[in-house]
Amino acid sequence: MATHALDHVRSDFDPFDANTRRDPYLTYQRLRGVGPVVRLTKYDIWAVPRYAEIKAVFADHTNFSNAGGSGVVNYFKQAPWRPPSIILEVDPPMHTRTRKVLARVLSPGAMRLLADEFKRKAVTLIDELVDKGSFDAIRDLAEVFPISVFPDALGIDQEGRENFLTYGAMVFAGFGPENGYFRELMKQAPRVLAWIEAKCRREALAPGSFGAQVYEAADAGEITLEEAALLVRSLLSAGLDTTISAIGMALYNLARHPKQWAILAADPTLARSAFDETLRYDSSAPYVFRTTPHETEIAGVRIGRHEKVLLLVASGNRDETRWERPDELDITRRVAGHLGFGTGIHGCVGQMVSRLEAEAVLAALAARVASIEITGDAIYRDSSGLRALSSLPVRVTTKQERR
Ligand code: OVV
Repeated sequence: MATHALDHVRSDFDPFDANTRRDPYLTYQRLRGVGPVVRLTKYDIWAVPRYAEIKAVFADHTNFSNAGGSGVVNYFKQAPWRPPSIILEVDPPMHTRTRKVLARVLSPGAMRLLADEFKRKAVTLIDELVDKGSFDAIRDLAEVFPISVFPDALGIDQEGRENFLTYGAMVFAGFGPENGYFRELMKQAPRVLAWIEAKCRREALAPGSFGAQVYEAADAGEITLEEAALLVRSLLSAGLDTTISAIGMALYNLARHPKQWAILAADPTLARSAFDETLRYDSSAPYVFRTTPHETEIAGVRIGRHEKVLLLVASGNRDETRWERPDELDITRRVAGHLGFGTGIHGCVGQMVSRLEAEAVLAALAARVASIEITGDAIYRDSSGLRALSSLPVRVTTKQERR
């Protein structure tokens, strides 16, 4: 228990600052050294930098609520910019009901039905890019592949798919403070939100699709029709920008570590664990908030009521007390237990779709490409909620050329 009133430390660290975002890892290391909970003075929020406490908070949904919002905005005090998610931004018992529906729709059995199609589409796209030799790993690959497979699985048609990128950008910009980037994006809100709403309607969803299955749960009386529309919205919100960012960061980090790429190229069956290791090493969803519904504590530090608590997932994933050689990318390590998808009742419900997509892309690329050379600047996206690139020019050398 807390023994002193001033047993926590303060920092002026700004997790949302564009410059911090480029390389936050030294700062994370310093924060881990400072204590289990740090007060971030710029936003008057708590930050949790170490693996053990992040995991403990993830496991404790009673003292650390999701109903206060998963971004910096405190829904206990301030209205959210969109109607809250009925799976991410709620607690049990509501969450238990909605989670059950999406967990069933995104089950291992559902993944088996998608696997061949994802692999086939990945091989086609990779063949095209590898034949070109030089391409942009983000614009031509990370942003293209998920858009080519996930909306199909969801059951929506081709019309207006570019709106996904804008909507995803809005959702994840909305995790951070209301800055110029967010305001700029929100200028497109009326058009994009109307498009999203239309795509969540039952009539817009192909028979048998993920979206149609959510509505079947409404027919069965598990959820209401309004809730079905909002759960489809969750799939639209969380299903694309996340995977796009994660695949982009995986490509970037594997390209930056040629020895690791060589290991993958020699054995493309490592694609799935390589993806998970990149999620540990450089998490594309680097943090998430909880909010305290009442006074509580973290590692003996008193946390007041209605406080925002920032879980520094990407820092926990580099915690030297949890990982050997935490700052080394090692695609052969035992990476289970990383926090890149979160953990606990809100742990990513779509993580198997994400792995299926990433595995398809990385395995197809590793089957043909001996090495990847970064030929220009890696440009970070100006997103508050996701760690992602907007551009990464590369040139690939095929295994044939190498011989
Ligand atoms: C995990 C996540 C991210 C963004 C949005 C949502 C979920 C949602 O449920 O809307």
